[in-house]
Amino acid sequence: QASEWDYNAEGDNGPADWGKRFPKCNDTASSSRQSPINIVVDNTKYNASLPTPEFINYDVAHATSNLIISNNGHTVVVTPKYASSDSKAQIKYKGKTYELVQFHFHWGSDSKRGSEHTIDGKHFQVEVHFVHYNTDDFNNFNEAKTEEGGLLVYAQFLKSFASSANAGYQEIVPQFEKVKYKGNTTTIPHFKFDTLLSKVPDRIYSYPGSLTTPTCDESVSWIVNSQTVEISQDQMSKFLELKSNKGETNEDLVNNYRPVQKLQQRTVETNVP
Ligand code: SG4
Ligand code: ZN
Repeated sequence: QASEWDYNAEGDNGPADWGKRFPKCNDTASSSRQSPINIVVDNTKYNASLPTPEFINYDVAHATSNLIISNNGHTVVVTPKYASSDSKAQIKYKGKTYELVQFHFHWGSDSKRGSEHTIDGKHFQVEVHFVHYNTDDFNNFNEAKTEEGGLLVYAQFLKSFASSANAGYQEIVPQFEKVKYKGNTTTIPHFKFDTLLSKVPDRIYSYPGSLTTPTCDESVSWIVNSQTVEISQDQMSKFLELKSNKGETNEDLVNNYRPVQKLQQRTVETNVP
């Protein structure tokens, strides 16, 4: 099917072939700015004036709003559904305000893979993407999605290490059994999203890139948090029970990460010398 894409390196719809049907996914032009990338720490550029992202309303739990959790066959997506009076979660960065529209996960079958970005070639087992759009310059997410400066994605790495459950992720991960198959959806109460992040400020990496799935629009300002958050092995095991199809065959939803793309002419900036 023409619109299909997946993460399978063997078939015809895998990342190496995305560019055939989704031309923006090609990383070969010197001007291209595809994501994810390998962040080579020695090659990052310290910028003393790189601002720290400011998290707004990430510390608020609205009694009036819900979160929709859904399995779309590629990942689990968590989308806030705000009541009209509720203040929305935002990031302020480099003078612009970006509103959180959803967050989702990329993960691996073992601790050596799973994240999309790598640091000095090293993967983490989970990478969470908090997807925001620029509300100063765009009316809605769809308008922002294709435009330079339209989106900001904040990336948080997770590793399964702790013996006790991470309280923030415990709000979500036990719900995965209700969204085991593609198309499944469930609703949970809103909670404080800052419980999902390692504390800021810390070392961040900042660079211009793209969405990491087709159509790979080069509209994303990426912020990658260098600091990891620990979840328990029991929590990690819940990711590995998810399926990428509707249940007629047994297809694990796992290793849903795009391989790293060419850096080309870009520089990765960091806020810590
Ligand atoms: C995942 O496939 C999400 O399900 C998509 O969100 C998301 O697309 C896509 O990743 C790319 O986002 O942060 N990895 S990424 O670059 O946010 C968009 C939905 O399909 C446009 C809702
Ligand atoms: Zn993502």
